Amino acid sequence: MTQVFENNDLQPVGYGRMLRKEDARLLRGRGRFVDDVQLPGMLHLAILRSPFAHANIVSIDTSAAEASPGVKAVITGETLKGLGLAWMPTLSNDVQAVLATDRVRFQGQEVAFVVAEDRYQARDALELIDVEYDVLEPVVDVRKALSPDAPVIRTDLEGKTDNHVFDWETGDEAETDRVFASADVIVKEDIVYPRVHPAPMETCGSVADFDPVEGKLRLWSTTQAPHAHRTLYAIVAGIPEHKIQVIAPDIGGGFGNKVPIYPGYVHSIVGSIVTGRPVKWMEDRSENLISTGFARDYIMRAEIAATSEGKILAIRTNVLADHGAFNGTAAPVKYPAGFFGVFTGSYDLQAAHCKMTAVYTNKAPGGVAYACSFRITEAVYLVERIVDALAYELQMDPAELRLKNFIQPEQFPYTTKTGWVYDSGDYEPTMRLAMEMAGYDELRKEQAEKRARGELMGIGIAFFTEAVGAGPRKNMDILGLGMADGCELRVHPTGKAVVRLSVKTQGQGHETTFAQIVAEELGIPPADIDVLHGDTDNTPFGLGTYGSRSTPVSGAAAALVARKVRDKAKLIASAMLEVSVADLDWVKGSFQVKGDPGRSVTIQEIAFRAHGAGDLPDGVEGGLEAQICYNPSNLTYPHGAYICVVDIDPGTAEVKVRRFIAVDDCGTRINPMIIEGQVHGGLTDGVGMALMEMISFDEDGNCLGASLMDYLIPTALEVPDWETGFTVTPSPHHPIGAKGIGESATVGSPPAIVNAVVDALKPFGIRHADMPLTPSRVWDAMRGQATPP
Ligand code: MCN
Ligand code: CUN
Repeated sequence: MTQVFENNDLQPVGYGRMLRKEDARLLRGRGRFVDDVQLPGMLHLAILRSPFAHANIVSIDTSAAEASPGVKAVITGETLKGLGLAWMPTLSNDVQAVLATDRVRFQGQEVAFVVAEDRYQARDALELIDVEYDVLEPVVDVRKALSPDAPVIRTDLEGKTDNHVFDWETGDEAETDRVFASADVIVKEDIVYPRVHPAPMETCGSVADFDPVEGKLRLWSTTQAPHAHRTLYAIVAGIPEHKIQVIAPDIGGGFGNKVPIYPGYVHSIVGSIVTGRPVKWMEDRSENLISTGFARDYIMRAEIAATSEGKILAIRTNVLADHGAFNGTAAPVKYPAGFFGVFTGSYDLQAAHCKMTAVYTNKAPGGVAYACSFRITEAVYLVERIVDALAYELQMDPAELRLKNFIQPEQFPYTTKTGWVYDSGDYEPTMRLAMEMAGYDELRKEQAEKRARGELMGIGIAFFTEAVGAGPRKNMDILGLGMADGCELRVHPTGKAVVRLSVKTQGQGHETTFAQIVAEELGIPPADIDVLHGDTDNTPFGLGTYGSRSTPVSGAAAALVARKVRDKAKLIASAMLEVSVADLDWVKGSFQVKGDPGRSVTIQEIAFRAHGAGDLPDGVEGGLEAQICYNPSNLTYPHGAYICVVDIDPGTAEVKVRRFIAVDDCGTRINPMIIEGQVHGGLTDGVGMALMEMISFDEDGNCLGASLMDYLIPTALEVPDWETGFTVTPSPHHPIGAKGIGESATVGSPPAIVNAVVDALKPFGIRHADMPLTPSRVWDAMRGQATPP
């Protein structure tokens, strides 16, 4: 950890607090989102979705729909089958129906689509499509899905006779069993991380415009990964890649929901090819909730082994993962369970083991979404919940138990028992700062007094380490595409610059922070640096924004490309100042002659010279620009200590989050204001998941969270004033020492809140309760146990 003093002047040349550049348009309603795209002659597309979770399609009659006013085309699975487009690959090497042919496998699955002159005509025509279904028994419960007599969902996969997606294992089973056998204390708990949904403010959609003369497809779409999507469209549709332009304009939140390729995107492409006109598809809120990438849905059995003094020895877990009807999760190929392997947390263990079975059910596909850092949400929840259960059994303070077991600073780089190499960390100061900000000892005193009066107050702690910045090409790819990122930087003659990124902001403020990274390296003010992103014709290849990888990967690329430009500028400066390169010092924004600071040239003067009249030094080309493709050598490992204080109304069982203290360590901080925004948003997500949000299904497979009336998301009313703090432990391998922050708070806050609620319920003898801790669940938990003393 290093001591830092942050720049608070609001107009930094480099890192520091700075208002977001993109806000000039976003706050004035001048943002341009996919639904704002209007092209001449544009048609509108609506999707017919299955009302059943599991059914055979007997017949589809589209004649009435085709005759409906304004309708230009009605497309079914059979039409697509003829074109070889009925199925598409998912990001996890499975296949998913673009339109159902033989059968439907989840409620909301795409069955047909209509293209019409306007949105209303398209929707009206859906009502006229007559589909005859033969309803089948749905598989809703993940445990039942594995029973030998369960109906097989994926009959489309040749030779498939069960509902297994994959089995996965990590760690050393024998060694873990051995350590468990020698432990004084073993604590076991069944922990469910329910299915939730990212529910971004803007739903998913696209506008496709295929030009048959040029043979070029332009696709505006809500995608977090424009380049990866383009490559997949090229492979699936057989259109040459250079003839596809994917444009992600402004995006109204993604949270992982906009990583997968959805059938609707493909429908709009097919619609445009078939009609010869641009076609827009924009889903509504219910469509977004029932059919697009969900998150979590893990049933976890957790066990922890320790000595009676509270030294944690080992953790093992058995997980049932519900993947829905198609494995639509996005994870690096070698990591089918994402980065769940970091379930060993921030603790120095002797052994660890995880066994996981992933299962198909008749539910919407998805799995990796909602600020999850590739399943680190589930892993952190598991370890932080089971460590608290251990503290309960040992009657130890949960902060003390954690402090006793942290990986120590001198142990970094630290290889976990599941093979992850934590690059750096210094946990105790972060934990101590959170405790100090919370006034931990006083809070415990207050709690004791309240308990004596029968009041329910809880204090919950969570400490997390994340692995973000996927990833090194040696072991990380998505469908064969390496997870490196390109970056291009051009300095114009007058010293203004443009930097082109392969990542794509959905609200994280890249147009500001990436300008700051370049500004820090080159001394050009951020206002003079434009950040271009989200258009495959104008940006270098790279895998996009998710897993909080933009700063760890693309941010590194931006710093390194700026250094490349600076190296070239130095050669030009040496010619301008008529001294050797070795005699130059870089003082932010200019090169000075060593020992003679009066003789210097600014980067702007150098830029003009690079494009200007007169010879340049031998071997130096004109212009001032560079490009790079950055392949990270490791992930970055941010960490954080969160403390939550809740009060529970004993009469209504309502949980109120009274205080929340979040101390994050994301290494070097580029823009503290944006970091705080990311943390505030993630903490709010955490309140949603811990207390309110769940996508559930009835026994027929009907989705019960199909609107925001049923699927509750938090508002400003449900959250406290967040209290944030930070420590700084730079990443040793990242060129500027930065680690990701975008998902930290979503990862770390649910266990802190649940630990607080369970702590409040301690007088009832409760050691665990599952999310979401709604009043009715808390009420049931209280009534199912002994009354408080
Ligand atoms: N940052 C910084 N200093 C650091 C680390 C990050 O100033 N040491 C800044 C970055 O420059 C960037 C922001 O914080 O502007 C987030 O950076 P990073 O952690 O690299 O995460 P990404 O940019 O890759 O964003 C992805 C992450 C993910 S995966 C989800 S999900 C999520 C999240 O971001 N979705 C979001 N935050 C979101 N915020 C908004 N507003 N909308 C979403 O959809
Ligand atoms: Cu998992 S949600 Mo974010 O990685 O786009």
